[in-house]
Amino acid sequence: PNTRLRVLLDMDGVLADFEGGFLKKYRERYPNEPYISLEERRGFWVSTQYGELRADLCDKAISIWESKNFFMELEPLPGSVEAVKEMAKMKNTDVFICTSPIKHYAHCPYEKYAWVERHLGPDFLEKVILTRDKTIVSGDILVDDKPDILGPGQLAIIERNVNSALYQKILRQNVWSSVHKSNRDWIMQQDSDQKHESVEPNPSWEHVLFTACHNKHLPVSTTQRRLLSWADNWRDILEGKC
Ligand code: BVP
Repeated sequence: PNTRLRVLLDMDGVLADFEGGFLKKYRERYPNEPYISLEERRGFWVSTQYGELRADLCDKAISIWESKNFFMELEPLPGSVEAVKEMAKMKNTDVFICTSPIKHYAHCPYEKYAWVERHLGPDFLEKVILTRDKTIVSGDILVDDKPDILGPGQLAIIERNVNSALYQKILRQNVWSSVHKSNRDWIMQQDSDQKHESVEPNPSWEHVLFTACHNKHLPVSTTQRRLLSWADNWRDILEGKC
């Protein structure tokens, strides 16, 4: 029997400062456009909130993370590198980095590997899992700042249809499970031509929500545990699983 603990760590928003890196480069590139401060961020999708601010800002936001060196130059979040290195040395513990690349693949996948090599060392390249569907990856714990972790359908739809009123509503509220079933079916149907795998309805991992500027206002669920930052007691979270 496998008695080892398998921890999956998200990259953007957990190890690397996607939100801070985005805002810095957006303001440099579009100094005369309005922006959303990190305090005002709501909802996982940066592009959605910028699109609500002004329709054309959605594409401007996307242009930032589709640019060369965006992912490469993200700063590590405070304490993340030290915590991962320490976690990886713990006995009976296997640590993987589980991250969803954007579909504009010119730079992102390469730069994610380069980031891991630079900040965590070449041995950690073995531990990188790039997937658009985290539900089909098995593990004991997934530490992720995205409140609702679904398969590839939702991500693909949002990238293709960022302005649909229904998606806007769902994303603003982060309430996929409370969306009426007929609407959920419709959304998944919209994506059926692009979908290669179905979403695993019952992932093996427990999702531990990593606190980020966009999710800190969400009500604390009684079932979901949170890791407030890397200064929070991540060892206790792991021990709860041993
Ligand atoms: O690669 C990141 C950035 C991208 O989605 C991926 C999320 O990966 P995980 O953190 O779940 O592993 N991304 C894309 C958009 C909009 C696309 Br249109 C966004 O607003 N925020 C975002 O993170």
